[in-house]
Amino acid sequence: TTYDNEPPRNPLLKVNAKVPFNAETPRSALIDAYVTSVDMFYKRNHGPIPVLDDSDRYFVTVGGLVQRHLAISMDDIRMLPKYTIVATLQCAGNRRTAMSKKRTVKGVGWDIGALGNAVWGGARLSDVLKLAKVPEYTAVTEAGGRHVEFTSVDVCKEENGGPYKASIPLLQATSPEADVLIAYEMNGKVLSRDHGYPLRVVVPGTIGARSVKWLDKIEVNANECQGFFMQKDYKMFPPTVDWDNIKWPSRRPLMDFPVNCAICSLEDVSSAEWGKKVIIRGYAFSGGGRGIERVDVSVDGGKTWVEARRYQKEGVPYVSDTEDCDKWAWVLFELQTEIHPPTDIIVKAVDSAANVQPEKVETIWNLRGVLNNSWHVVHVNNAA
Ligand code: MTE
Ligand code: MO
Repeated sequence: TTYDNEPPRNPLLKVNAKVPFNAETPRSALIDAYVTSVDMFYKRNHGPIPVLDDSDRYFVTVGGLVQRHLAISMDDIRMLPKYTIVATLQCAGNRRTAMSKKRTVKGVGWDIGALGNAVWGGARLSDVLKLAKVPEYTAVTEAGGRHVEFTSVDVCKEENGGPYKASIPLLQATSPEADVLIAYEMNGKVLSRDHGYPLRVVVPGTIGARSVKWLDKIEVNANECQGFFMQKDYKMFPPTVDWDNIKWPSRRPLMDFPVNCAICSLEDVSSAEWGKKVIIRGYAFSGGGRGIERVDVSVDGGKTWVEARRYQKEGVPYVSDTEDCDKWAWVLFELQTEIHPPTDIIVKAVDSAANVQPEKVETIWNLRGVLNNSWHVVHVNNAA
């Protein structure tokens, strides 16, 4: 079969689908470290992992509505200034299983582990586009290009055996501070095959689907990518839309994440002794470079709330107290407190734009089960 050349994987990953390989980080491993290890990082694929090498035969073409067309090698990419960013990658389907429990949705089931935080190293897309004579901060090229499309070499059934692809707006691609990378490193090492070796796009603050792995082509086009994952998937519909009345063109492709957080130190149904302390730990994260303002925790089912402490700075490269150094990254939070079961522990985060999470999953239910950022609730039974 075409799945004969899959890379080895850590057996501790929670496998949600074997073919194509889709696996998430178990809860406890999510909060083990601020930077998720490569082997425990979630893996989201739509086809077999391509077999590539970064020898002289590997080129990425840059073309479309640009003044200069190019074929760039790994050496060309490595010659550009190297940037390192800490960014959380999250699948738009993270927390889908909980949404599906209210009403069935279509898609691979994910608990709360379809995300991870990594140190990505590579060239800036804005620098690559400069080689093609597209200056910084270009919203539209002279020839009318407004979108940058990334095409992979992997094949998937959703594209009828064609490659995976996606696009982002040209202005985002050419803005240096948007930190869009053509990455060749993850956590200081050469990218692994599962995560896009030899080159992948990393679009921080944006749903994982736009961070195309195994990059083959960069193209500046007049229109956004017409591929399946932009036009027929990863869009959000109101709860009233179902498969019999869906109009795909009526909605835009998802880009930025909403604010989200989850408890990782406890299972959804746990038990504890009355009056004893429990450790509540988890992650909080928002899209578009909006940092986390605070995380509120309730141990009495939502009657009273206290703010959790952050411990995200541990293990961060380039530690600094400025907000900016981790604007693309998650925050890990902790609260140790007495609880009185039976009770519900609830967490909700607020981002730097004062966005809050919706209380109930019903209000944001959508048929594809994307962007579930409702309050995360853990029920605790009395262990005594
Ligand atoms: N790129 C290619 N070429 N093929 C894919 O299937 N999956 C996308 C994105 N890039 C995908 C891809 C989706 S939906 C997500 S969430 C992320 O990659 C997952 O990245 P990871 O496997 O490195 O965690
Ligand atoms: Mo995804």
